[in-house]
Amino acid sequence: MAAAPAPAAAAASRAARVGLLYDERMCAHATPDGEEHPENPERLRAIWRKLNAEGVASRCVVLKAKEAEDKYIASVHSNNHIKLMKEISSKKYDSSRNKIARKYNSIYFNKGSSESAVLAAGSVIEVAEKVAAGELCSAIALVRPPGHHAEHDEAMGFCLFNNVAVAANYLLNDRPDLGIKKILIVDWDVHHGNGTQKMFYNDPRVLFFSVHRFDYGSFYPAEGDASHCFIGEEAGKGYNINVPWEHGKCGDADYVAAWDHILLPVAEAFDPDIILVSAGFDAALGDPLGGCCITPNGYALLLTKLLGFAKGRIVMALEGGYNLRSIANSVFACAKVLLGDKFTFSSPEMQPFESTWRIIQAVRNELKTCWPVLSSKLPENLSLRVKPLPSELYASSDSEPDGEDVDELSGAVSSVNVIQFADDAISDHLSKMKLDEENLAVKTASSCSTVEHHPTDLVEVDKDGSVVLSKRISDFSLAWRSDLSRTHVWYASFGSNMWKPRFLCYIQGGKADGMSIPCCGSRDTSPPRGTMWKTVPHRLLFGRSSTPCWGTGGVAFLNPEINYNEKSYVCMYKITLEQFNDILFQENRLVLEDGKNGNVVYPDSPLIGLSEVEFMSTNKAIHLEPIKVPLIRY
Ligand code: X5A
Ligand code: ZN
Repeated sequence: MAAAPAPAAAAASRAARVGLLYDERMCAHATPDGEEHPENPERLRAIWRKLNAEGVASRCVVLKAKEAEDKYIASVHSNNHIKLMKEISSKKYDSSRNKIARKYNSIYFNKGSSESAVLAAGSVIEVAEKVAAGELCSAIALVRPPGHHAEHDEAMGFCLFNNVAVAANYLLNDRPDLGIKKILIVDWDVHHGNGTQKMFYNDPRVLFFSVHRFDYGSFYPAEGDASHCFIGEEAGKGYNINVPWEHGKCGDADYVAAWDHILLPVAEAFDPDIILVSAGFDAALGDPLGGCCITPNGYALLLTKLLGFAKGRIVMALEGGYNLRSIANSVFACAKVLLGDKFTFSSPEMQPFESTWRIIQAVRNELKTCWPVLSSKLPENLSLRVKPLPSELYASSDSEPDGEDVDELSGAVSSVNVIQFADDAISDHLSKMKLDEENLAVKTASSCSTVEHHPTDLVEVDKDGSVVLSKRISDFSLAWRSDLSRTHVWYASFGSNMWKPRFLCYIQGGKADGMSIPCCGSRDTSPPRGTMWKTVPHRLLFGRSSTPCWGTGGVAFLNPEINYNEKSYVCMYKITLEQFNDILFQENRLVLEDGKNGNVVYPDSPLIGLSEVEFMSTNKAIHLEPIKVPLIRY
């Protein structure tokens, strides 16, 4: 079964043997009624056409697709999932196919889906085997449907089987003869490789590295586990690396920085036997979904930097990438790199964003105990670029500079307090939400006496010409306000509220992208005193199951019970309890402006729905599933 090594003396032996797998049968998977979809068969054809037109295909070893055997797919997927994916195209499902597709997130099926999916997985196995065996130096598998979102028992995000994960397991478990003991998976698709992460989360043989847009947890697949805090578990701890961008517009310079300061030093230490690239090209300039701007030369440089490891054994498997010209040009550039064509890389025109350095530093901090090479200080003279103008990112929001507390972000504290109290009278009412102190250190508030009191002015919030209402909460000189203003709390936000411009609407008023109703803001409009990101072993509980302002989900609390099977990824803002109160009112829209003179009326009612509180205490938890950030189906 093992292939013989390539004869060293073959003609043209100097040229690298590069596999290129293309098969029209993987174009069979398409939308059932010809509806437009970004993940369509033309993607493969566009790349294939380009490689042929440029004379690159003829310089490669061109391979046909091969079906994956069930037993190999079963190394990462459930038998039920395999059976369903393989039968979904059969007659039996003619009447239920669309309905089944709708149960998944971002999935369609047609009569060609089963065949394409099995071929995509089998094709990555095929080229990986040939590269591992030394028959090929490297290879590009032009496959679809893509794979990295597919989970053990679930198709999602245009992915049916996790092609790269199947191939990695094949090499490790089924082909000991090939001597592949350590695999580096580099996932540069613009989306988080959630499926792959889960499949190898406690496996130290596979180092999974994913760089993706995160946007504070709001970018697809919009799960907290794409954050840099997820570094693997048990024996796999340290073998999962996420680099989560905060926004789009990241390009060559940002990716090169992540390579130079995270991926390459770790790859050097890990010393993989082979590299599998989950090569989505949806972070390419011009991609309709990604919003990033890697150029073909950028991809070439990223790939070149990887060639220094694993004796250059690199297998690229196509994942996303939805601009036909961008993906064709990008794959073309990568193919030339693998073929050994000379590139001259001029230093990128753009500098990395300020946020890029902050994220890189946060990732290094999180991983430095596992990878000592990451504990060195980053060079001091880092050049940077300010974050994209708010108008480039979101239609209307504050351009307030980030007052983020970088010290706290660097994560020296391993435990958090969600709410800290200075005043026992208040804590009496809220103490039930407090985290278990045995496990979570409580920090003392150092700035409790320095709350500024703003005048109670009426402020008209006017953004981008669209006048959004709103009078500030004013004239509430109630005693409780001054009491509350003296206490600082760490307010833990999740989902879209982790996006700072959105959160700031509750404090400063206004309406960020995606909000249906403008916020009036808090009486005290001073920005949060600190920000920190935490992953906590607690389940999120919701004060209300739905609110007019945000739809499903509202204010959230953490179940005080520690449960290590649960993970909640939260962004914590240090604010006063008075601001906390005002935020709860706005989030839950317990009351609207009274219309007469624009005043906001605060009734004497609890901030938390009483029935939800009761539900919580009897059920301990509300399951998170139905209240995920709503996703746009594509
Ligand atoms: C493979 C890939 C993207 C799914 C986006 C769904 N999937 N909105 O790029
Ligand atoms: Zn993608």
